[in-house]
Amino acid sequence: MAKASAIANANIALVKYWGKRNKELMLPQTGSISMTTEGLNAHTTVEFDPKYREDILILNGKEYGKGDEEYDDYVGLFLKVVREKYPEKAKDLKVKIVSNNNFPTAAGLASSAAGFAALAAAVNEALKLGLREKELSMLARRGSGSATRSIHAGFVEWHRGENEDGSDCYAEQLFPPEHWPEFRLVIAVTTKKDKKVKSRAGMSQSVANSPYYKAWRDDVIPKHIETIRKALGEKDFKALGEAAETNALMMHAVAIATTPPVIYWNAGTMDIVHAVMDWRDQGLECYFTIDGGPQVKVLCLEKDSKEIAKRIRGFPNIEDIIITRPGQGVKITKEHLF
Ligand code: 2P0
Repeated sequence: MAKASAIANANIALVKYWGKRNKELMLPQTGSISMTTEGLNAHTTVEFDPKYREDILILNGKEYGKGDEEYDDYVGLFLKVVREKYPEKAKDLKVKIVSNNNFPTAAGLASSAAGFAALAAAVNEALKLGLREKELSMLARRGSGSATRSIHAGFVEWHRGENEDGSDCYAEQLFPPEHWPEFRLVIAVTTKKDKKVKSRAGMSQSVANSPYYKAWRDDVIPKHIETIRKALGEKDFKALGEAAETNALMMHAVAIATTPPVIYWNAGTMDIVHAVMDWRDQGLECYFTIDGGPQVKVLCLEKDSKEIAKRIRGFPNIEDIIITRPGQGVKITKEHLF
């Protein structure tokens, strides 16, 4: 029976990925660095079996298939890659996939990263592909770029690579979770609604016409990758926070300057952005980062995380607060969802 399950955690970028150089192979314009979270996960079960006449996808309790965007543009494309790469294992078999996230889907909490990391690992196990971490991260990339980073635990760098076939484009761990166990992200969820512009569409438009794209790719990213790698190594919280916050603002500057504009922030987002800057002026060590959605992730250390969560709770427009730390990479589990 070709059935397997995997659990993968979402990751939050400290140096952001915003733009592809090859959409089919999902090759990024730049490298990026992230932290894999603990407890914000996707749990996915797959079963390849002749009894299925079509691929079936059940995502958070809702069924999708051909004709639905979730299937056609995401899981369907990924399965096509799997069937083309491993025809002897998968070509003639349909699959049932059931996946549940324990956090808001498509609202800038990297649900596609956790989802495709779990899916790639479950497919690897079910079809006995024998992929090790590096190859697994390259397979996950074909589902969603940021998924390549969720394969690994702790602090992770996704290498841009140079080769046109993507053979040197994968993620690897920079530091394990134990390197900096006090590191925290306090996530202020300002809405649980789906975002209007998917990252995929937004970043594609930014590459095409944002006047700031070239500076982002050629000047900003190389500098921030160096700074953040070094700050992580030295556990220099100030240097890390400053660079991560600037990187997020610059990514959003690129996005906002795109035609049509890609604006992910809402009123709650701005409340927390200003608050974090004020708290910092008052001596509380914290910085923010924001992804392709309105949630604000506050970078801090364990000693300040409860106080920061308490202060965030005092704002209107906050639907939820999640505290997370450096977490584990993808894991195979015997707990099947069907
Ligand atoms: C990141 N984001 O580095 C950045 C920051 C959004 C903002 O990775 O098209 O969902 O599936 O490769 O991976 C979101 O992009 O896009 C993302 P695809 P993905 O975390």
